Amino acid sequence: MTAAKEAGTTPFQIDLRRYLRELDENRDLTRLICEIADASKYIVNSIRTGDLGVAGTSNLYGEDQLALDVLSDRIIRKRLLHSGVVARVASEEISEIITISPDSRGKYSVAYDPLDGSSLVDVNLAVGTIVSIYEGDNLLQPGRNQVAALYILYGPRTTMMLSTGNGVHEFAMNQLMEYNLVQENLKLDPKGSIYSPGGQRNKYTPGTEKFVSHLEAKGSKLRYSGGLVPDINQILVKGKGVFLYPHLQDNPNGKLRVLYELNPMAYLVEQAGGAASTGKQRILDLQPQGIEDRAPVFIGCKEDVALAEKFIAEEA
Ligand code: AFP
Repeated sequence: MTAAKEAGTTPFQIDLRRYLRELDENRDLTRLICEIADASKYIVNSIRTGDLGVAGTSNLYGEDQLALDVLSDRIIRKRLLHSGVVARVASEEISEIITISPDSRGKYSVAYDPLDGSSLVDVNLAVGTIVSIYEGDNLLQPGRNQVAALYILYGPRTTMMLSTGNGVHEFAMNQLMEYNLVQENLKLDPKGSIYSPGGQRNKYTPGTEKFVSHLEAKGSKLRYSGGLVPDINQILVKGKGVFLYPHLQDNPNGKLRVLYELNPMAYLVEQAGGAASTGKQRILDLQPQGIEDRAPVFIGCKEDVALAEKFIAEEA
Protein backbone atom coordinates (compact mmCIF):
# COMPACT_ATOMS: atom_id res chain seq x y z
CA MET A 1 0.00 0.00 0.00
CA THR A 2 1.27 3.48 -0.82
CA ALA A 3 2.14 6.08 1.78
CA ALA A 4 -0.67 8.30 0.47
CA LYS A 5 -3.26 5.56 0.84
CA GLU A 6 -2.01 4.41 4.24
CA ALA A 7 -2.39 7.92 5.56
CA GLY A 8 -5.99 7.98 4.31
CA THR A 9 -5.55 11.41 2.76
CA THR A 10 -5.30 12.75 -0.75
CA PRO A 11 -1.75 12.82 -2.17
CA PHE A 12 -1.73 16.64 -2.18
CA GLN A 13 -1.61 16.72 1.62
CA ILE A 14 1.56 14.70 1.92
CA ASP A 15 4.78 16.65 2.10
CA LEU A 16 8.18 15.38 1.07
CA ARG A 17 9.62 14.79 4.54
CA ARG A 18 6.59 12.88 5.75
CA TYR A 19 6.44 10.88 2.55
CA LEU A 20 10.08 9.85 2.83
CA ARG A 21 9.74 8.88 6.47
CA GLU A 22 6.78 6.66 5.71
CA LEU A 23 8.46 5.16 2.67
CA ASP A 24 11.79 4.52 4.28
CA GLU A 25 13.02 4.59 7.88
CA ASN A 26 16.40 5.93 6.79
CA ARG A 27 16.42 9.34 8.44
CA ASP A 28 19.83 10.38 7.15
CA LEU A 29 18.79 9.93 3.53
CA THR A 30 15.56 11.79 4.26
CA ARG A 31 17.57 14.59 5.81
CA LEU A 32 19.89 14.78 2.82
CA ILE A 33 17.04 14.92 0.31
CA CYS A 34 15.22 17.55 2.39
CA GLU A 35 18.37 19.71 2.50
CA ILE A 36 18.49 19.60 -1.31
CA ALA A 37 14.78 20.47 -1.43
CA ASP A 38 15.49 23.46 0.85
CA ALA A 39 18.39 24.55 -1.38
CA SER A 40 16.06 24.58 -4.38
CA LYS A 41 13.93 27.33 -2.78
CA TYR A 42 16.91 29.66 -2.96
CA ILE A 43 17.76 28.54 -6.49
CA VAL A 44 14.20 29.30 -7.63
CA ASN A 45 14.56 32.76 -6.21
CA SER A 46 17.96 33.27 -7.85
CA ILE A 47 16.60 32.22 -11.25
CA ARG A 48 13.68 34.62 -10.93
CA THR A 49 15.61 37.65 -9.82
CA GLY A 50 19.35 36.94 -10.18
CA ASP A 51 22.16 38.18 -12.38
CA LEU A 52 22.04 36.70 -15.91
CA GLY A 53 25.66 37.57 -16.70
CA VAL A 54 28.81 35.47 -16.82
CA ALA A 55 30.81 34.83 -13.66
CA GLY A 56 34.18 35.32 -15.37
CA THR A 57 35.22 31.74 -14.52
CA SER A 58 35.01 28.39 -16.33
CA ASN A 59 34.01 24.89 -15.25
CA LEU A 60 35.93 21.61 -15.65
CA TYR A 61 34.81 21.40 -19.30
CA GLY A 62 36.23 24.86 -20.05
CA GLU A 63 32.72 26.30 -20.46
CA ASP A 64 32.05 29.87 -19.26
CA GLN A 65 30.21 29.78 -15.96
CA LEU A 66 27.22 32.03 -15.46
CA ALA A 67 26.82 33.89 -12.17
CA LEU A 68 23.73 31.69 -11.65
CA ASP A 69 25.75 28.48 -12.11
CA VAL A 70 28.22 29.57 -9.46
CA LEU A 71 25.54 30.76 -7.06
CA SER A 72 23.42 27.59 -7.44
CA ASP A 73 26.50 25.48 -6.82
CA ARG A 74 27.30 27.39 -3.62
CA ILE A 75 23.70 27.11 -2.40
CA ILE A 76 23.64 23.33 -2.81
CA ARG A 77 27.16 22.72 -1.51
CA LYS A 78 26.45 24.70 1.64
CA ARG A 79 23.34 22.62 2.31
CA LEU A 80 25.16 19.35 1.70
CA LEU A 81 27.88 20.42 4.12
CA HIS A 82 25.28 21.49 6.65
CA SER A 83 23.42 18.15 6.43
CA GLY A 84 26.15 16.35 8.41
CA VAL A 85 25.55 13.15 6.41
CA VAL A 86 27.73 13.77 3.36
CA ALA A 87 31.24 12.38 2.83
CA ARG A 88 32.10 13.70 -0.65
CA VAL A 89 30.64 15.86 -3.37
CA ALA A 90 31.26 16.32 -7.06
CA SER A 91 29.62 19.19 -8.91
CA GLU A 92 29.52 19.89 -12.62
CA GLU A 93 30.70 23.36 -11.69
CA ILE A 94 33.83 22.36 -9.74
CA SER A 95 36.88 20.63 -11.12
CA GLU A 96 37.53 18.05 -8.41
CA ILE A 97 35.83 15.82 -5.87
CA ILE A 98 35.55 17.62 -2.53
CA THR A 99 35.86 15.68 0.71
CA ILE A 100 33.46 17.03 3.32
CA SER A 101 33.94 14.31 5.93
CA PRO A 102 36.99 12.00 5.94
CA ASP A 103 34.99 9.41 7.88
CA SER A 104 32.51 8.05 5.34
CA ARG A 105 30.83 5.51 7.65
CA GLY A 106 27.07 5.87 7.42
CA LYS A 107 27.47 8.82 5.07
CA TYR A 108 26.59 9.57 1.45
CA SER A 109 28.38 10.97 -1.56
CA VAL A 110 26.59 13.25 -3.95
CA ALA A 111 27.19 14.18 -7.59
CA TYR A 112 25.10 17.08 -8.84
CA ASP A 113 24.56 19.55 -11.63
CA PRO A 114 23.31 22.62 -9.76
CA LEU A 115 21.71 24.34 -12.76
CA ASP A 116 21.55 22.17 -15.84
CA GLY A 117 20.67 24.10 -18.99
CA SER A 118 21.60 27.43 -17.41
CA SER A 119 22.23 28.91 -20.87
CA LEU A 120 18.43 28.76 -21.32
CA VAL A 121 17.63 31.09 -18.43
CA ASP A 122 18.11 34.27 -20.51
CA VAL A 123 15.49 33.06 -23.01
CA ASN A 124 13.23 32.02 -20.13
CA LEU A 125 13.07 28.30 -20.88
CA ALA A 126 12.93 25.64 -18.17
CA VAL A 127 16.09 24.49 -16.36
CA GLY A 128 16.82 22.08 -13.53
CA THR A 129 19.00 20.71 -10.74
CA ILE A 130 20.07 17.06 -11.06
CA VAL A 131 21.32 14.97 -8.12
CA SER A 132 22.81 11.49 -7.78
CA ILE A 133 23.38 9.88 -4.34
CA TYR A 134 25.62 6.96 -3.33
CA GLU A 135 26.38 5.37 0.03
CA GLY A 136 29.98 5.77 1.24
CA ASP A 137 32.67 7.90 -0.38
CA ASN A 138 33.09 6.47 -3.88
CA LEU A 139 31.71 8.68 -6.64
CA LEU A 140 33.46 6.80 -9.45
CA GLN A 141 31.29 3.70 -9.41
CA PRO A 142 28.59 2.44 -11.80
CA GLY A 143 25.29 4.30 -11.60
CA ARG A 144 23.41 1.11 -10.73
CA ASN A 145 24.80 1.56 -7.19
CA GLN A 146 22.97 4.85 -6.63
CA VAL A 147 20.68 4.74 -3.60
CA ALA A 148 18.66 7.74 -4.73
CA ALA A 149 18.41 10.17 -7.61
CA LEU A 150 16.31 13.24 -8.19
CA TYR A 151 15.88 16.29 -10.31
CA ILE A 152 14.16 19.57 -9.65
CA LEU A 153 12.53 21.28 -12.61
CA TYR A 154 12.26 25.07 -12.56
CA GLY A 155 9.49 25.67 -15.07
CA PRO A 156 6.12 27.42 -14.79
CA ARG A 157 5.88 25.24 -11.67
CA THR A 158 8.76 23.90 -9.59
CA THR A 159 8.58 20.13 -9.33
CA MET A 160 10.80 17.35 -8.02
CA MET A 161 11.08 13.86 -9.47
CA LEU A 162 12.55 11.45 -6.93
CA SER A 163 13.45 7.81 -6.54
CA THR A 164 15.02 6.05 -3.57
CA GLY A 165 14.76 2.71 -5.36
CA ASN A 166 11.02 2.22 -4.78
CA GLY A 167 9.56 3.71 -7.95
CA VAL A 168 9.52 7.31 -9.14
CA HIS A 169 7.43 9.93 -7.41
CA GLU A 170 6.60 13.51 -8.35
CA PHE A 171 6.34 16.40 -5.91
CA ALA A 172 5.40 20.04 -6.54
CA MET A 173 6.41 23.16 -4.65
CA ASN A 174 3.40 24.96 -3.14
CA GLN A 175 2.94 28.65 -2.23
CA LEU A 176 4.76 28.02 1.06
CA MET A 177 7.69 26.63 -0.95
CA GLU A 178 7.16 23.13 0.45
CA TYR A 179 7.07 20.05 -1.73
CA ASN A 180 3.84 18.04 -1.75
CA LEU A 181 3.28 14.68 -3.39
CA VAL A 182 1.61 14.92 -6.81
CA GLN A 183 1.81 11.36 -8.07
CA GLU A 184 3.42 8.10 -7.08
CA ASN A 185 4.96 5.34 -9.15
CA LEU A 186 5.08 6.97 -12.55
CA LYS A 187 5.32 4.39 -15.31
CA LEU A 188 6.51 4.59 -18.89
CA ASP A 189 4.61 2.83 -21.68
CA PRO A 190 6.60 0.19 -23.57
CA LYS A 191 6.68 2.46 -26.67
CA GLY A 192 6.52 6.23 -26.96
CA SER A 193 5.07 8.77 -29.34
CA ILE A 194 7.39 11.73 -28.74
CA TYR A 195 11.10 12.05 -29.39
CA SER A 196 13.72 14.55 -28.22
CA PRO A 197 16.76 14.39 -30.49
CA GLY A 198 19.93 16.18 -29.35
CA GLY A 199 23.03 16.82 -31.47
CA GLN A 200 23.24 17.97 -35.09
CA ARG A 201 21.35 15.65 -37.42
CA ASN A 202 23.93 15.98 -40.23
CA LYS A 203 26.49 14.45 -37.86
CA TYR A 204 24.40 11.42 -36.87
CA THR A 205 25.87 8.01 -37.66
CA PRO A 206 23.80 5.67 -39.91
CA GLY A 207 22.22 3.74 -36.99
CA THR A 208 20.98 6.89 -35.23
CA GLU A 209 19.75 8.37 -38.51
CA LYS A 210 17.81 5.17 -39.20
CA PHE A 211 16.35 5.23 -35.68
CA VAL A 212 15.17 8.86 -35.93
CA SER A 213 13.81 8.32 -39.45
CA HIS A 214 11.88 5.31 -38.11
CA LEU A 215 10.36 7.42 -35.30
CA GLU A 216 9.36 10.11 -37.79
CA ALA A 217 7.86 7.58 -40.19
CA LYS A 218 5.63 6.21 -37.44
CA GLY A 219 4.40 9.74 -36.66
CA SER A 220 6.25 10.53 -33.41
CA LYS A 221 6.16 14.18 -32.41
CA LEU A 222 9.41 16.12 -32.00
CA ARG A 223 9.74 17.76 -28.57
CA TYR A 224 13.19 19.15 -27.78
CA SER A 225 13.76 22.09 -25.45
CA GLY A 226 17.57 22.09 -25.10
CA GLY A 227 17.22 21.35 -21.38
CA LEU A 228 17.69 17.76 -20.24
CA VAL A 229 15.49 18.13 -17.16
CA PRO A 230 12.34 19.41 -18.92
CA ASP A 231 12.90 16.98 -21.81
CA ILE A 232 13.14 13.94 -19.51
CA ASN A 233 10.33 15.25 -17.33
CA GLN A 234 8.03 15.40 -20.32
CA ILE A 235 8.76 11.75 -21.10
CA LEU A 236 8.24 10.64 -17.48
CA VAL A 237 5.04 12.61 -16.90
CA LYS A 238 3.44 11.79 -20.26
CA GLY A 239 4.72 8.20 -19.90
CA LYS A 240 5.80 7.93 -23.52
CA GLY A 241 8.85 8.99 -25.44
CA VAL A 242 12.56 8.76 -25.99
CA PHE A 243 15.38 11.28 -25.57
CA LEU A 244 18.67 10.91 -27.39
CA TYR A 245 21.98 12.74 -27.40
CA PRO A 246 23.91 10.26 -29.52
CA HIS A 247 27.51 9.69 -30.53
CA LEU A 248 28.22 11.93 -33.51
CA GLN A 249 30.51 11.39 -36.49
CA ASP A 250 33.02 13.87 -35.03
CA ASN A 251 32.27 13.15 -31.35
CA PRO A 252 32.03 9.49 -30.24
CA ASN A 253 31.09 10.38 -26.64
CA GLY A 254 28.23 12.78 -27.34
CA LYS A 255 27.75 15.73 -24.99
CA LEU A 256 26.11 14.65 -21.75
CA ARG A 257 27.99 13.92 -18.54
CA VAL A 258 27.81 10.46 -16.99
CA LEU A 259 28.01 11.45 -13.30
CA TYR A 260 25.88 14.57 -13.32
CA GLU A 261 23.31 13.97 -16.03
CA LEU A 262 23.14 10.41 -17.34
CA ASN A 263 23.37 8.26 -14.20
CA PRO A 264 20.65 10.06 -12.22
CA MET A 265 18.33 10.27 -15.24
CA ALA A 266 18.94 6.60 -16.11
CA TYR A 267 18.15 5.60 -12.51
CA LEU A 268 14.86 7.54 -12.55
CA VAL A 269 13.81 6.28 -15.98
CA GLU A 270 14.62 2.64 -15.10
CA GLN A 271 12.63 3.03 -11.89
CA ALA A 272 9.69 4.05 -14.10
CA GLY A 273 10.07 0.88 -16.18
CA GLY A 274 12.07 2.49 -18.99
CA ALA A 275 15.62 1.98 -20.23
CA ALA A 276 18.78 4.03 -20.77
CA SER A 277 21.59 2.96 -23.09
CA THR A 278 24.66 4.38 -24.77
CA GLY A 279 23.38 2.57 -27.86
CA LYS A 280 25.69 -0.32 -26.97
CA GLN A 281 25.34 -0.84 -23.22
CA ARG A 282 23.23 0.07 -20.22
CA ILE A 283 24.14 3.52 -18.88
CA LEU A 284 23.96 2.31 -15.27
CA ASP A 285 26.66 -0.30 -15.97
CA LEU A 286 29.25 2.24 -17.17
CA GLN A 287 32.37 2.34 -14.99
CA PRO A 288 33.32 6.03 -14.79
CA GLN A 289 37.02 6.74 -15.35
CA GLY A 290 36.77 10.34 -14.16
CA ILE A 291 34.29 12.95 -13.04
CA GLU A 292 34.36 14.54 -16.49
CA ASP A 293 33.24 11.40 -18.42
CA ARG A 294 30.64 11.83 -21.15
CA ALA A 295 28.64 9.22 -23.05
CA PRO A 296 26.03 8.98 -25.80
CA VAL A 297 22.50 8.30 -24.55
CA PHE A 298 19.18 6.85 -25.73
CA ILE A 299 16.73 7.00 -22.82
CA GLY A 300 13.01 6.50 -22.38
CA CYS A 301 10.49 3.81 -23.31
CA LYS A 302 12.04 0.33 -23.32
CA GLU A 303 11.09 -0.77 -26.82
CA ASP A 304 12.28 2.50 -28.35
CA VAL A 305 15.67 2.20 -26.64
CA ALA A 306 15.95 -1.45 -27.73
CA LEU A 307 15.26 -0.41 -31.32
CA ALA A 308 17.98 2.25 -31.16
CA GLU A 309 20.41 -0.41 -29.90
CA LYS A 310 19.42 -2.72 -32.76
CA PHE A 311 20.01 -0.06 -35.45
CA ILE A 312 23.31 0.94 -33.86
CA ALA A 313 24.48 -2.70 -33.69
CA GLU A 314 23.71 -2.99 -37.43
CA GLU A 315 25.85 0.06 -38.26
CA ALA A 316 29.01 -1.59 -36.92
P1 AFP B 1 24.13 23.73 -20.80
O1 AFP B 1 24.14 23.40 -19.32
O2 AFP B 1 25.49 24.02 -21.33
O3 AFP B 1 23.09 24.71 -21.17
O4 AFP B 1 23.74 22.36 -21.53
C1 AFP B 1 22.54 21.72 -21.27
C2 AFP B 1 22.67 20.31 -21.65
O5 AFP B 1 23.76 19.73 -21.00
C3 AFP B 1 21.40 19.49 -21.40
O6 AFP B 1 20.57 20.03 -20.43
C4 AFP B 1 20.71 19.42 -22.75
O7 AFP B 1 20.00 18.23 -22.94
C5 AFP B 1 21.86 19.53 -23.72
O8 AFP B 1 22.90 20.22 -23.04
C6 AFP B 1 21.47 20.33 -24.93
O9 AFP B 1 22.53 20.41 -25.80
P2 AFP B 1 22.41 21.17 -27.23
O10 AFP B 1 22.41 22.63 -26.93
O11 AFP B 1 23.61 20.72 -27.99
O12 AFP B 1 21.11 20.74 -27.87
